[in-house]
Amino acid sequence: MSDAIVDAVATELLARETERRDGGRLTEQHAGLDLDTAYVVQRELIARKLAAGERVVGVKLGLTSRAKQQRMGIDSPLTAVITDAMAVDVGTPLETSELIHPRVEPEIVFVMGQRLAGPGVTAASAMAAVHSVHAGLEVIDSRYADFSFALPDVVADNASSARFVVSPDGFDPAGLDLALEAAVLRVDGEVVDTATGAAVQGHPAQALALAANALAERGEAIEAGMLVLTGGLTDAVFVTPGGEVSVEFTTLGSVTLPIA
Ligand code: OOG
Ligand code: MG
Repeated sequence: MSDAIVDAVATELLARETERRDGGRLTEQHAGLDLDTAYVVQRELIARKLAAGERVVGVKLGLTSRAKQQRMGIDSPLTAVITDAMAVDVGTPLETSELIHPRVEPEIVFVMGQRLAGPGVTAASAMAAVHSVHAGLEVIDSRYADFSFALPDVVADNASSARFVVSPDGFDPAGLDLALEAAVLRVDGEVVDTATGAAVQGHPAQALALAANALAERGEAIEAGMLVLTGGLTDAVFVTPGGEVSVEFTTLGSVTLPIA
C-alpha cells in the first residue's frame, strides 16, 4: 500500500466535498486503490475532519440491503464513520446548497449501551449491547459522478456519508421485533417505497454484528454511546428544495426532513 495514494485520494475526496463537485472513479486513476487501501484512505479522511474540529459520533453500515446493493451494483456491505458535523436536528431543513446531489434513505439506528468489539459477535450479543433503537433518515452524497463507483471508491469516500437525522424517541430493543418492523418512505406525502427491518441483512442486529466483526479486523470497536446507522432499508430518493422526505415506522415513530 502506498502512502502517496492514500494522501492523493483523501485530498481529492475532501476537495470534491468542500468544493461541492463530483468526479470520476479514483480506482481508475490509482490502480493501487484496493479495498484495504480504501479503508486506510477513509481513516485518513476522518483524521483530517477531526483535525478540523469534528468529533466521531458513530459508525454507519452501507449496502446492507438488497435494494441498495442492486442499485449500486455492489453486493458487499461496508462500514464508515459518522461525525457530529453530519447530524441534523429533527425539524431542521436539509441545506441542499451545501451538498452535491443528495439522496435520502430510511434507516434503523442503534444507540449503543455497551462497547461492542469483534471478532465473534453474533446478532444476539450485538443486540445485548444496544441501549435504544431509533427511526432515522440518512442523507448520502457521493463524491463520484452519478453515484458510480467500485467498492474501494465508495469505502474511501466514507460510504457517501453527508448528513443524518435520528429521532430522539428511543425504544428498548427487548420489546421489538426488528425483522418485522415496517418502514414507509414518503416524498412530499406520497408513498415511494416500503420495507421491513428484515431487508437489512435479515435483521438489523445482524448488520450491527457484521460491523463489529469487520471493524475488529482493523483494530477498531463500536464504543458505548455511539450511534450505528444500520443501512438504507430501501433505495435512496433524490430530493428537491421545498419538499420533504419522511419515514414512518410501525413502532419506532416517524422522522420528517424538510428540504431547503
Ligand atoms: C453508498 C452508501 C450506502 C447505505 O445505507 O446503504 C449507504 C451509496 O449508496 O452511495 O449509506
Ligand atoms: Mg445509509
